[in-house]
Amino acid sequence: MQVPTVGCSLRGVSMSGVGIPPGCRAFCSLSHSGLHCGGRNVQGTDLCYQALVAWAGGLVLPPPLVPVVPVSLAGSTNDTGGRLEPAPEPQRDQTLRQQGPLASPIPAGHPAVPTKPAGPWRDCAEAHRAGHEQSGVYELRLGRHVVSAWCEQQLEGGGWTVIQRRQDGSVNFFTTWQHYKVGFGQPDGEHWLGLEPVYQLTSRGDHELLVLLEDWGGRGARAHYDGFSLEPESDHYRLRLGQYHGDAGDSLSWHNDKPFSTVDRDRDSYSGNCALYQRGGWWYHACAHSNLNGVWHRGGHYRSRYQDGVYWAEFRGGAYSLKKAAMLIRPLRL
Ligand SMILES: [Ca+2]
Repeated sequence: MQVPTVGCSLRGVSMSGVGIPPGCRAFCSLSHSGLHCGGRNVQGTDLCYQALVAWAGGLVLPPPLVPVVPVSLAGSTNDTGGRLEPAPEPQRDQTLRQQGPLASPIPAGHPAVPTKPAGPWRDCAEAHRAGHEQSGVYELRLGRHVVSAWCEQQLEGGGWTVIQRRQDGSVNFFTTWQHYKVGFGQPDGEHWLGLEPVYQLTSRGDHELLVLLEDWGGRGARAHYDGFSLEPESDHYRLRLGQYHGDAGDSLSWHNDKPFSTVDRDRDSYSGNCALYQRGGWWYHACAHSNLNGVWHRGGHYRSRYQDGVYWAEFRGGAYSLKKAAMLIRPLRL
């Protein structure tokens, strides 16, 4: 891997700046020929590299890789002479297991008794209030349209609408703006509810977002945001996020206030096309700390030219493709 270098236009510019973590100066340095990362082969596995990419956004950049080692694990890889190879798998898993018990399970996707309760409903929360406490596929009325969605009615008081789910790789998420707009997949399986339906839902009032993740060892994690909404299509379904809480690590706030990008609608902050490299639509910045719409690589660690897995960098890193992921929203209770 070539040492990342940005153009000579950066000569004389200090590396310190907004978003540059303390310590980066130790190995990110300027030289007469430009900005180098100190001769280290940092690739996309280095937080400093990621900061460099963000800082130098729009200039000549290497492929859009982002931190693939969670902060909690970064310290365990500092004895590799700068090559930041992934730690041996058994060692890494041990580290993770020490961090605590499993979080809440991912919605199973298949109810014990399939139901299709009367509707259509305003949202899953309304159905729950009406006494429908069985998780399953419900019909929701959004404007003039009726869409099918999975309602998670047992988890933490119920009333959750699942807007995204990955669990078995059965659906191709490398698709176009129009599909991401209207939705695709199956509500009782892998599913993308659709940007327009989610916009319609979240434009009615304040919502919260719950992201549930599970790795291939069965370890779960969650990220909760106490605010979640999308702007209308005219603003490219720009993401508006509230405060993060949880144990997964916050891999979405970096994407706050970013428009949605797909392979055919590049609205990201990177000179190239993040959705093309990462093979899925997302609220890319330059490019991502998370992409739950990437390629569902079986087994976790994957080898790919670009960082295109289903990942949440602060949980298992960008080079680890998660087994399960789900995004659920619910109106905030006043
Ligand atoms: Ca771009």
